[in-house]
Amino acid sequence: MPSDFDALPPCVLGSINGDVAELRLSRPDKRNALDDTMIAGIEMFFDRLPAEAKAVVLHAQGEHFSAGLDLTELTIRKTPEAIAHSRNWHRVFRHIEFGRVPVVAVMHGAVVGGGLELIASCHIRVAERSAYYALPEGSRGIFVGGGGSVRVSRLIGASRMMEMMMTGRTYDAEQGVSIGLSHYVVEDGKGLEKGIELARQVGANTPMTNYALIHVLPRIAESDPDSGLMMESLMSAIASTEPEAQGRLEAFLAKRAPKVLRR
Ligand code: 1HE
Repeated sequence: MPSDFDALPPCVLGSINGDVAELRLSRPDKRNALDDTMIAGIEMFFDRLPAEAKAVVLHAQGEHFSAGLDLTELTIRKTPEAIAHSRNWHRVFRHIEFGRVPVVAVMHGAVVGGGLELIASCHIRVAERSAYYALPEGSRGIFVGGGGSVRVSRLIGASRMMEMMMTGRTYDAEQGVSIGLSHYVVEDGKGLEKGIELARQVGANTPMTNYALIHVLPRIAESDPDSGLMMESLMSAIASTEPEAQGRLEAFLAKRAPKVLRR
């Protein structure tokens, strides 16, 4: 039986295993440079996500996660087209950030330019030790256009992002975790396993909790504190009165649910 992912372009591969869906960037000969077809493929993957998918793992084939924007496309655009191109990336990455399920990015090798903007729209980031990050737009005479000025600066601060773009410096995997670009560092070759483990774990949260984390928490974090606290109270009341939450609370009180132990 054809799967929902069979229509994806060959530069992106989609699959589902149980309740975790995988999206693999698959243009290794061009270091997974993001051209229009790949951006369209990413959008199609999320549009076609089967109902049983509770989380997504995004990873990439070859030696590098992504070399960012396909620079061959940049040379042939005029200003209005360039604006439309950037706005299209915004639309697609927003689809990831404010989608139905948590997305775990697994990174290795170069995670640069638009590749870094892509992973900044995901919810959890795992880096293999080989991963390194850069925003070479500065040295190419261009600017970020895939949401980086909002999302990357939110992760590492505008000052650090400014310095990163001005000097073209790179951060390695260890530095990346300490400045906030990733949540985990794992050995080379272990990223996908860790990503799937995390996807299974977060996919087991109640849908209401994941909805609140994906859609409500970021809005609270960017609202004025008083409105944020009000939204928090409303969300908290909605989540805690859900039957599934009630069942989980009862399970803990009946000593049927795990304790919070150091892991
Ligand atoms: C590309 C691209 C690309 C590779 N667009 N074709 N991004 C950059 O400035 C990063 C540019 N890329 C690199 O620095 C290097 O390719 C890597 C460090 C990532 C990998 O090096 P390496 O030695 O493994 O590969 P390579 O030999 O440089 O590249 C292999 C092929 O991929 C080669 O093509 P070929 O036909 O000669 O085999 C390269 O031309 C091609 N390739 N990267 C097009 N980026 C929404 S705004 C976002 C703005 C940005 O993302 S700016 C950042 C752009």
